[in-house]
Amino acid sequence: MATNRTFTMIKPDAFAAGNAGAILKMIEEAGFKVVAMKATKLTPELAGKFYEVHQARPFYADLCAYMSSGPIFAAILEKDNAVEDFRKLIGATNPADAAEGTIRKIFATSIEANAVHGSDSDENAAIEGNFFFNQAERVL
Ligand code: DGI
Repeated sequence: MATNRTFTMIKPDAFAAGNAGAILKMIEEAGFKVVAMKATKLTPELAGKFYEVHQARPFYADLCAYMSSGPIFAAILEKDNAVEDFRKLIGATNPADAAEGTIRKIFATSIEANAVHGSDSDENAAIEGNFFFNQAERVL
């Protein structure tokens, strides 16, 4: 799998607040190209599967309920050094700790409702992109 792709979701809080367009503008202005994208809504079961690495954590049930609470955008993004650069663009998990100018600093409302997801490794970027998109749904 190419190392120049990452996976993102614009989460239910940001989608519901009408911030998806502004977030996508920041993503594009930072040099990322959208190579797959769709609006969708996770079921609690799908959210649980996506975040199953966190199933032992105390926030897991809340996280699954939150991530299935409303529509999201899911997307695959392309750029050199995509995973690392996108994590920098979105900022720390908790918006209180996120650097000024990052997407989470600007748009997140809590550690849970933190506006966007970004893959944390090339391996997970591939797994997460494949979770949402088949070959016909992405730019090859
Ligand atoms: O990769 P991240 O999204 O930055 O963070 P992560 O993989 O450690 O956690 C996945 C998501 O789980 C995160 O975006 C929000 C939620 N989360 C993480 N830590 C906490 C949390 N939610 C609550 N309520 N409390 C936490 O401590």
